[in-house]
Amino acid sequence: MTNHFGDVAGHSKLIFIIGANSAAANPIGMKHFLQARDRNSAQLVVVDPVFTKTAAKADHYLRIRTGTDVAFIYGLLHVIFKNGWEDTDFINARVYGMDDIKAEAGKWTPELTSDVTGIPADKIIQVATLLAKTKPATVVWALGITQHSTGTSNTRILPILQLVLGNMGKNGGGCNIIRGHDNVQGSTDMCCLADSLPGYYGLDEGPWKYFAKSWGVDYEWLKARFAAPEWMTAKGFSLAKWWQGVLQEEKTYSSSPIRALWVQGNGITSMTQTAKVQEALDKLDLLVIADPFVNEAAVITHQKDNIYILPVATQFETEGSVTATNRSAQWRSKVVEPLYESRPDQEVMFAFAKKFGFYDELTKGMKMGVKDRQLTHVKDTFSWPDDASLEIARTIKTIGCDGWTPERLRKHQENWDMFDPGTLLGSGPVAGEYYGLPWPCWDAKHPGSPVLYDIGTAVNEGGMGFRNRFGLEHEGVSQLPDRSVTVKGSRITGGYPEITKENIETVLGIQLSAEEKERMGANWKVDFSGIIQEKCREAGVAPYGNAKARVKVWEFPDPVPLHREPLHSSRPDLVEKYPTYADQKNNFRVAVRFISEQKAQEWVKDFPVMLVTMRVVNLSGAGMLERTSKYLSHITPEMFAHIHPDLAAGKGLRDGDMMWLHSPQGTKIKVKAKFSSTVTPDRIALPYNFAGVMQGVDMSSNYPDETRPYAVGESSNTITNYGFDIITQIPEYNAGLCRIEKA
Ligand SMILES: Nc1nc2c(c(=O)[nH]1)N[C@H]1C(S)=C(S)[C@@H](COP(=O)(O)OP(=O)(O)OC[C@H]3O[C@@H](n4cnc5c(=O)[nH]c(N)nc54)[C@H](O)[C@@H]3O)O[C@H]1N2
Ligand SMILES: Nc1nc2c(c(=O)[nH]1)N[C@H]1C(S)=C(S)[C@@H](COP(=O)(O)OP(=O)(O)OC[C@H]3O[C@@H](n4cnc5c(=O)[nH]c(N)nc54)[C@H](O)[C@@H]3O)O[C@H]1N2
Ligand SMILES: [Mo]
Repeated sequence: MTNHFGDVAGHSKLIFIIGANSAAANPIGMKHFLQARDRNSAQLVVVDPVFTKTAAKADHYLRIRTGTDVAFIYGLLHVIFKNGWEDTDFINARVYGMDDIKAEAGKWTPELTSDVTGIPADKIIQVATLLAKTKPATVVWALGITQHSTGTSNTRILPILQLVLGNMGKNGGGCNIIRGHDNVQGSTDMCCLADSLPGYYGLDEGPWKYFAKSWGVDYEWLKARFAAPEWMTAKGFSLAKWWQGVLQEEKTYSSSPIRALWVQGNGITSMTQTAKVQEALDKLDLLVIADPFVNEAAVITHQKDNIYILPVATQFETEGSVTATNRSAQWRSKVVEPLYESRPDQEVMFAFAKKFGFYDELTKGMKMGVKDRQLTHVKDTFSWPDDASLEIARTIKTIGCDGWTPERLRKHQENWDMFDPGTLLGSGPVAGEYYGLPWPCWDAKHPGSPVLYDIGTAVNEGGMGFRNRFGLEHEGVSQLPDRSVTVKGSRITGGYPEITKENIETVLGIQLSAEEKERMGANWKVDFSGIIQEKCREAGVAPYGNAKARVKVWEFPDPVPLHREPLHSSRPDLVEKYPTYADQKNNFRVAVRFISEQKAQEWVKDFPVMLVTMRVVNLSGAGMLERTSKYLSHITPEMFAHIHPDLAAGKGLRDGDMMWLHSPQGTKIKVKAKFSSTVTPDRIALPYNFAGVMQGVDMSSNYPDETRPYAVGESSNTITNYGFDIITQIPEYNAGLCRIEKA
């Protein structure tokens, strides 16, 4: 999120919600959107293949064909450029590569866009006009956008729209991407990812050496943990396709097949290809589940042995910080001691490390600190969670967690009532600070940054330009903005590069002492001494630079986003014109099919119905938590599918009848038909929060005694189609096909 919910409620005049059903998946966020309507007469636009509860509140609802968002946004851009409604000043001053976008948008006339997306041409013109005339507008999205084979392009085209409209770095504008789970922002920031180190540092030798230093361990020791050095810098298996590492049916790139699986905090059935997941679970030598509930990984496998369930305490039984969707940290206190024999997550990990002989190395970082501007061993014991938080503050500079000391975060928690929900600004004991110190929070005095890329606010008060990440020049064009883009209060007029030891003196116009030079790290991301941050503070400069936003990612397969049909497209005629990518040889250690899957057959002939998955308000994730609640499970006691009566009639189905849904992978699930006019006769919508039944087989006798949830059901992920994003490997949950048959 570039801004925050209070900002939307207070400033947005238009809220463009695309691929999110916040009324069900984020009711608190939704409340802010409705407040914006009351306070600012904001209009709500909802773009979704399903008429959701969010759509029910919209001023304009646009029913889109799944997987065509890039085309749709180009359709809007076409109208905007054609009428000269783009923010030329903003684009010229702060954006690189827009001509390429303009050229692509030129192709997407309202008529063509309408044909591809299913949205009427006059609606496209109407909404483009609305966007051009209503400022500030914010763009909101979630899963309907990210979870596609073109997810990366989808998430790029929307900020591009905002750059064209000049809505970035402004109150009421920005891209407010609503993150999912509680602390999912924190979990990616802290690296629950297979392709980076914490803080998105990357897997190269440089970042590894930085972390080795931060953790107080020998780099060579770290390297020796890997079967061969190349695995240290190679992406790991991803959650989406770990099963391929077990089954080895298709080409994988690893030192050996996966034989043991440790699951801590993931629902397993929440990923696609559950039938493959089941096969892989069956083949493992060892399955360990560390979870407060009986994770259904233990239930859907046929194995009876070598499964261990470690009872983990919940968030209420431990203390520490989490990160909210707007980049704010929140400190949480322990409410009760861990119940029964359960233990908090970190203690499970510590016990594991002790058993395997690397406990000292694992915990050493918490005994490190900066003294006399040098990183050193400062104590012999550590205290949880404070020293873990201090380690984060000391190490995670890329996103600016420097100022997140446990003292400050606790103070924010204790003075919750002293913050203005509209601006996040504190008063009294927390005067001048923003709630939760939204990152980047550059140093221990910084107040946090509530609105990203706002050059009208001084860096020391939360302002900044765009980040300089991709060099200073591309094809002879400077990536830095001109003098018109000066961040308020900055000593430097116009753009500047990210600050390094080498350029700091010339860029900031200062002279360092010999001692400062000796203590300073090579650049702002690896400078434990804090000198770079300090000098930047004095100059009113953001350490990460002040650059142009680039809309052209020259190293991606699609430098500007392109519409590509889903792998299982409902429009084979368009597959010819907008084919997907070439097959991928090795991404996250596995081969991934794209064009070969798309072209394998004309899928829509056998699987004529579009398949969308979504959340229900009373269940979360794979659903195990809430399905063990008598009252929450009572709201949706069994798995179902929203189906239009006309589609059902053609299949001889009545409301409440059972039906089989078949997937292109040859899998099937048996679910109840629930008549609904939220869907059209060409598509069905499934909740994704059920598990425990596999292709008609009830596995629930596998739950240990007295742990069977009140509700079990087929997982939508048994039939969500094969397909993964070209960059991130997120599954294509939302643009598949299926066939319906009366059960
Ligand atoms: N078809 C379909 N599939 C989807 C999606 C979709 O839209 N459609 N959405 C996807 C998305 S966005 C996401 S984020 C994933 C979510 O998928 P998961 O991350 O798998 O989500 P949960 O099912 O909530 O799994 C969390 C697990 O962690 C356990 N847990 C809870 N608290 C703690 C704790 O403190 N410690 C530990 N160790 N465990 C804990 C829970 O009991 C549960 O078993 O699902 C994805 N799957
Ligand atoms: N009650 C509840 N709340 C939750 C969760 C939960 O499981 N239960 N999960 C949490 C998590 S992990 C997340 S990530 C968030 C997700 O939050 P949301 O993304 O808001 O939740 P979804 O219900 O998956 O809504 C996605 C919407 O995208 C639409 N969609 C599908 N395909 C397309 C497409 O191609 N284009 C467009 N424009 N729209 C499309 C779907 O019809 C659906 O309405 O919710 C969080 N909140
Ligand atoms: Mo999520």
